[in-house]
Amino acid sequence: VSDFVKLLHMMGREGILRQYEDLRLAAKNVPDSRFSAFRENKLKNRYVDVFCFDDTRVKLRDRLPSEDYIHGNYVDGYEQPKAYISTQGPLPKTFEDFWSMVWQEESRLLVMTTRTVERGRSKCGQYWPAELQETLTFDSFQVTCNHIQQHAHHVQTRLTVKHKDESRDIVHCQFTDWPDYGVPHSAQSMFDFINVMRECQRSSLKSFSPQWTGHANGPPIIIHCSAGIGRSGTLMALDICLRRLDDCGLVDARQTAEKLRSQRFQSIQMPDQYLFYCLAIAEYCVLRNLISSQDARLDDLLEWLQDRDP
Ligand code: PTR
Ligand code: PTR
Ligand code: PTR
Repeated sequence: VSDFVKLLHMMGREGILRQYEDLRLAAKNVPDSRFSAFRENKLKNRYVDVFCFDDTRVKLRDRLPSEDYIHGNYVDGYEQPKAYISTQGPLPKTFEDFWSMVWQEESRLLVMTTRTVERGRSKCGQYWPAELQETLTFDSFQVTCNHIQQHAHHVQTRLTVKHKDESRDIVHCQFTDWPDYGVPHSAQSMFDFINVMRECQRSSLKSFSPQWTGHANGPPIIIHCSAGIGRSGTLMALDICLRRLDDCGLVDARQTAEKLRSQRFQSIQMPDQYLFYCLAIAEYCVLRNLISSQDARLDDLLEWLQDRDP
């Protein structure tokens, strides 16, 4: 751990950004994304320049194979394969596909790290009911909002989803502290949010079907922002690194990012996000007393972020 923080100091802001650039360039064997380029699937993509890898893509099993496409990928967590699904902010055209995926994967936690509209542009469709007692119907899925809790940096909504004869409780957590461009105001709000995510996932374990009994962490957590790569990628990478730190006191920031990027296109999409990610890990080490704040000299490091151009 202290080597990691020392290395950050040694590399400096420029060095970390160079490491990120290396990651970008080193991706020689970028997996194919043939399905996302099919004509009939192109309309299901929010951004033309954000691809969906074939290897890890989620297939909708209740469809014909030719219609099973959704812009989402399985991502491995810390010692847990397919801990997450990283996906784009649903489009009106893909709302039903999205709920089919939630149902198929038995997910109980939906995490959103964008607002629906930012700077006057639509970033994500309104695919869930955000008013108390409101019900939205998407084909065979009926989604009702039962409870809304506003927190300083996130909103937690309890939903009931009905499909055929079955109904499930699902939690929707929206992180609201991520500005339109750039990175969260403080790593602490991100740590708090990660704890909320874990708590929600834990408490919903009770209602999982038998196939999840014995799984410590349950079905995939579905995470999205607008493209589902920048903010979602940063959040997942951080969650993975903090889990590893808690478990065995080791850091593997670069490798974690590299692996993530092999499963979901351009995860951690901007240099500043990579910088934030590295510094947040250092901050967490101090928080957990894995390193003294004197050794960390975090103030120097954090200035790099504060100095950034908006
Ligand atoms: N994708 C742009 C680029 O590569 O330069 C930058 C960009 C990044 C634009 C994030 C928008 C982004 O997210 P949002 O506006 O949804 O916060
Ligand atoms: N074409 C968009 C752009 O480059 O701006 C694609 C894009 C949009 C990429 C948003 C990343 C974005 O950020 P996030 O994954 O955090 O929603
Ligand atoms: N890539 C760096 C360089 O040679 O400049 C070396 C490096 C390796 C830097 C690992 C940081 C590293 O830490 P982590 O893998 O934890 O990001």
